[in-house]
Amino acid sequence: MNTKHFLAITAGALLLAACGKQGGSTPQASGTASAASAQANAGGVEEEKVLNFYNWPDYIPEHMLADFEKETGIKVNYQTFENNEMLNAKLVAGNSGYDLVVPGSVFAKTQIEAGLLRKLDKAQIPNYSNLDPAIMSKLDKVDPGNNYIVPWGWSYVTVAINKKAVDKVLAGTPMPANAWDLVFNPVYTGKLKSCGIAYLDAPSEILPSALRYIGKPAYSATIADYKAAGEMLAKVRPDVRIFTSTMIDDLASGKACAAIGWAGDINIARNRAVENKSDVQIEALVPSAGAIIFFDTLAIPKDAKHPGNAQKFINYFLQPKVSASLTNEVSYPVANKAAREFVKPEIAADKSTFLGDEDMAKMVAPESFTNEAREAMNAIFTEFKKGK
Ligand code: SPD
Repeated sequence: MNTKHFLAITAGALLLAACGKQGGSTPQASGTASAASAQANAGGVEEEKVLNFYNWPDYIPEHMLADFEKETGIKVNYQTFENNEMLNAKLVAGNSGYDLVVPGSVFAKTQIEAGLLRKLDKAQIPNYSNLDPAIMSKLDKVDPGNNYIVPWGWSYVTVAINKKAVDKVLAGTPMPANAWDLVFNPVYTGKLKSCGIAYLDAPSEILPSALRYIGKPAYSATIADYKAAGEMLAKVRPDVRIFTSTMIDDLASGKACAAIGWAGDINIARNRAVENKSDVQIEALVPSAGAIIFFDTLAIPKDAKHPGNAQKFINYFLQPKVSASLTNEVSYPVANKAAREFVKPEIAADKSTFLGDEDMAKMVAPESFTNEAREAMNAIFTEFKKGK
């Protein structure tokens, strides 16, 4: 049953150490904050009805922005970025022009510490109370007091396969016990290269999984560990065809038969192939060796021009049905406890979206990188990509 299953997920999430298309997403009244017609910004100046929102690609239900605009009269300018590194560079540079951004929690810690984000005024976000305290207490590790970030979607970095294509090129070689072998072990990548291997295009997406594969901590602070991961990666580099953070169509169309991707996007690709009535059968594998969990979060840049509108959007998103639409339409679970009853039963039952307790226990909880580790990751990933 939907609710019970979702509770199981939360129980699993408790074990963590740190940190479209569908009808029925009609927004509920979003509470007092969005009922206010305008809001003064920090300088006491009334905000113009504009929200500049910067999010990841393929990460918002189709009607959410239009519904928000209709309800509030706030015009949303929406742009996307492809990785945490890109967003972080904009925030560090300042004057990004964005009012609302979606950093991964693993980057949010240093962004908060560097003063790049604005403290939330929770009094303006009455729907904040819908958030699951269990997940918030985990995010408290990167955002003490939960003052700066609000969870958007969460998922894990994993291995995608196009089942028939992979079976065909493996030609009788059994699937490995460890799914990560498909993308990190030359014995498998050497075969799968003929049908296309895709990797996410960011150091912080690939290195933690690579580190873990070679037996090192996913968020290691030891630079030699990153070098060792780079050496492992160099061996499979000739077999990797595509680097992208938007691999949904590559998978759904059959252009890539194996990938390192986000489970949410892989499940969108699976659904898209079904909608297209193609014979491509995509699966997000849940590796027995575990995978890296991530939380993406809503945050307001320190120098945002329309922080009041950003808070109105956060409050809007935290309505139960609106939050549930992110899960129902974009395949990413949310941290809104009150949204649980609105998640479609078939999605709540999907074990690659909502991990069971046993799988969850194998997952690596989000932490954060030291600056040195981030620099090492960048250098090693750049070399890796070049070194074909
Ligand atoms: N469709 C894009 C989904 C966004 C995923 N964010 C991933 C961050 C993982 N570190």
